[in-house]
Amino acid sequence: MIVTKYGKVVKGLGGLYETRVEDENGIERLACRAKGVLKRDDEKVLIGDNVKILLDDSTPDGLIISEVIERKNSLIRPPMANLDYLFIVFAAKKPTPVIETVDKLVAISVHNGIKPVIVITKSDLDSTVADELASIYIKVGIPTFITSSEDKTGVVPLAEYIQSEVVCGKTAAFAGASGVGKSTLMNALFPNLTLATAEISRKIERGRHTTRHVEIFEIQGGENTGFLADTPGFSLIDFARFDFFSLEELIPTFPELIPYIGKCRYTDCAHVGEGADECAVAKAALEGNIPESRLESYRSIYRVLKDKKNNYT
Ligand SMILES: Nc1nc2c(ncn2[C@@H]2O[C@H](COP(=O)(O)OP(=O)(O)OP(=O)(O)O)[C@@H](O)[C@H]2O)c(=O)[nH]1
Ligand SMILES: [Mg+2]
Ligand SMILES: [Zn+2]
Repeated sequence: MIVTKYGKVVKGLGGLYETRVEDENGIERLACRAKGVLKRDDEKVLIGDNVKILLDDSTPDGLIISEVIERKNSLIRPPMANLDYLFIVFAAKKPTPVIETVDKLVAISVHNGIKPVIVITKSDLDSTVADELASIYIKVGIPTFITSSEDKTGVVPLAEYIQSEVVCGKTAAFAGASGVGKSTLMNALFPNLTLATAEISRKIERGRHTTRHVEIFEIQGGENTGFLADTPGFSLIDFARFDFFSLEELIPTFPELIPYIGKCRYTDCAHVGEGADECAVAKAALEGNIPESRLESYRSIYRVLKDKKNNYT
């Protein structure tokens, strides 16, 4: 007899995928293997995938993921599918924030139809820098939170935001460089998660803990459920392998530039080096209507995409 179920992949470890199946009998967690073709690099099952699961009791295979239901989006880093929100996490200090990386993540998120949210951590270490960084993203219109897991700054507002935006069947992930405090913050937000963090492993003296796998956790709120993933932090080298999108698709990922497009002196203005007298975007930045760092990030991503285009054509 073959039984078919549908579930959501919440974790993957050594070829086994943990799936969450919810049906008329309730919620269960099933450990599944993937069918051969779904192990190939280009068709690999991702955390967040909705999948069809077969149990064929005439074979010894156990539970098999036989099909990945069409994704609404997927990312390479963090490697996940079907995200509604991406919480882009960086520290005010330790590690030093790299704004260009943050803006790359924002652009990738917007491009994929995923709502970006900025989360600044470790405000206890430098609240001035935390405020300065926050003001950039507030100006651009992205929801922004300043937090500290140490003194609990901003933990309640962020928890409330997640409750209202994500805990209604949505899926979100915390993403950002290693050591910014993603796992620590998730514990502070939802104390029953008890994720392993660098701090905890320091206390029990087992060396540095760093998150190694993407895992989706269920967050409850009354009758509702939301899905929130902790992800391994990336290094800057990872960003070199990021795949972006085409040059033509760049402008829409920087929404604050859009009002100025078409207003430069030359119709083919790329807004990358032209002066404020010729380029309406440069002028807007000079007048403080576009944050300087955002324009710098735009220009830097523009160059990367332009090089890529030249190399392929
Ligand atoms: N001062 C201060 N330190 C913090 C804060 N949050 C986290 N830390 C410390 O930062 C270090 C890294 O925290 P983690 O939560 O493991 O960082 P992570 O982003 O999950 O790192 P990866 O799993 O490697 O991606 C630990 O030593 C934490 O104690 C904070 O708000 N303030
Ligand atoms: Mg972690
Ligand atoms: Zn221009």
